[in-house]
Amino acid sequence: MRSYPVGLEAGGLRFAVVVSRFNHLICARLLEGCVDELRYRGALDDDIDVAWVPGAYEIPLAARRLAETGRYAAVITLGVVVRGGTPHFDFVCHGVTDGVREVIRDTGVPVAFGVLTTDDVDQALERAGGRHGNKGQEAAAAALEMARLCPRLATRPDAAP
Ligand code: INI
Repeated sequence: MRSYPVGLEAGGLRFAVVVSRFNHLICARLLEGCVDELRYRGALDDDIDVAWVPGAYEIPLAARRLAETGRYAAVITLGVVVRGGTPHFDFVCHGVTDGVREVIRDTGVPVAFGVLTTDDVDQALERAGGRHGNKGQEAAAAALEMARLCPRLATRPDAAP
């Protein structure tokens, strides 16, 4: 059996982060977790480009434009959609999830999904540096792992020594 190695070294890779301004305070915490993780893994500040968008619904278009440039090893998407009393929540959630999936499918660039979809603000805070961790940090780690794995998949992994 051969396995591809898991790589989490960010040195030499460039990343784009698309982050929503809607629910700004929580999104800023997701961004902080994301950037901290990239730096911890060796990314240079100059290799992290951040694009703010108005709301989660706008995330896919910005992610697509960035992915299409070919400049980035991965794109990381961050946002917070909180359930309200209307079907708007479902439309925004479907828009962002379907849209991000289509960007991955159409470009082949890894796009990490760090968009929280929660019943209330407290659930979101718990996942943005609270007792359930920071999903921005997790999205950064996932993006990094996929950025390292995808090029390796062109060839078989090395045989175990
Ligand atoms: N955008 C969010 O990112 N989160 C939300 O919770 C949200 N709610 O609840 O409405 C939201 N709406 C705005 C939407 O993403 C678009 O920016 C807007 O519809 C304009 O296209």
